[in-house]
Amino acid sequence: MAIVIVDDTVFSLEVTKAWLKAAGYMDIITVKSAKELYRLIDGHSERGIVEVDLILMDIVMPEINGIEACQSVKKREWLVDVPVIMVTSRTDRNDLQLAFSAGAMDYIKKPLDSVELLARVRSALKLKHETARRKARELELLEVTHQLQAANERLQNLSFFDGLTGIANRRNFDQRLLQERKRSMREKNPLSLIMLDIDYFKAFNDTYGHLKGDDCLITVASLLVKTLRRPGDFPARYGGEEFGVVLPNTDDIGAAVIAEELRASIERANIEHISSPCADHVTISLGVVTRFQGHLDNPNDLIMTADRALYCSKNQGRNRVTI
Ligand code: GH3
Ligand code: MG
Ligand code: MG
Ligand code: MG
Repeated sequence: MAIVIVDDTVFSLEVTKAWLKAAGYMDIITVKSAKELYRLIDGHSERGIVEVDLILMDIVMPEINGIEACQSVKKREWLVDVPVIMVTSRTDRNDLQLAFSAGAMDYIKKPLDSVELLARVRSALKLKHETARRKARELELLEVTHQLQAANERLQNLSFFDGLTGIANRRNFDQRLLQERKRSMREKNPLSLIMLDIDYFKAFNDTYGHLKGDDCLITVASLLVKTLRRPGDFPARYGGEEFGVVLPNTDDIGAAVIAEELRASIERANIEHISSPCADHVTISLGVVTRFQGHLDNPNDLIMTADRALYCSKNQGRNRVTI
């Protein structure tokens, strides 16, 4: 980390450098013009990339003066936190005003006084290091915040989505059903619910193994998602090989059509199931219930009624819809 002195007068450069060295600052770089300073800070001098800690800048210099040079330094994003102390023989208030608006942090009057110079250098460096530490802490905090947000999202995902199929889980389903039931009461719209269950799935597992059984559950879930076209329709894994679909703003006729589409889409997928007594491929049984104004106001009643319809489908030979 270097202290850079910019001054067109060699005597000033040498005296300032000597004082700073005597005070224990070892890396002092002297340059005689703004142009030479730019070469240095942009890494074009023989020293290559230089880490600058502080700049002492003479104001009165030929060609480019110190105020302009300070402005130019502060335009470099990597130097915004590097303090610039202006050094001037002028006492013109206007000059000082300009120096501060150019981004200078302090100024010292010529002729220089070694005690004053060292005191101002020390305090500028202290402030710079404090700023750097604070920024590092802020960055760390930001990083931790991002990590927490990501962890939170992962947790949310785990608690609301089924790990195997990726669709909503039971908890998510219960919440949505409750919410949609309230909305249906408020807006006086019908609400439908489909419960569905894979037929002879135990036999499927016994024949093809549990891993193939898992694959089948994933396929069925994705077919449900694909077949439901309206954005409000909400499929979920209710548990095991049973799924639930919430259909907001849907009457019994609409729900029956959707249920039949779901049944047909699983049948069309033609997933081999040689041990099924009702077909040579995987099928599902479905139960549909619709809530109209003034009846089935309790979400549990809705689920129980849909379940009863589902078991009717099972009893009547499976692979069918009961309303
Ligand atoms: P039914 O037509 O009457 O519904 O007969 P079923 O064999 O499908 O019904 P049953 O309730 O007897 O069996 C359900 C099977 O689903 C048993 C269980 O091992 C299986 N199952 C539940 N969850 C999973 C799972 O996550 N993965 C796999 N592979 N199988 C599961
Ligand atoms: Mg000068
Ligand atoms: Mg089953
Ligand atoms: Mg079951």
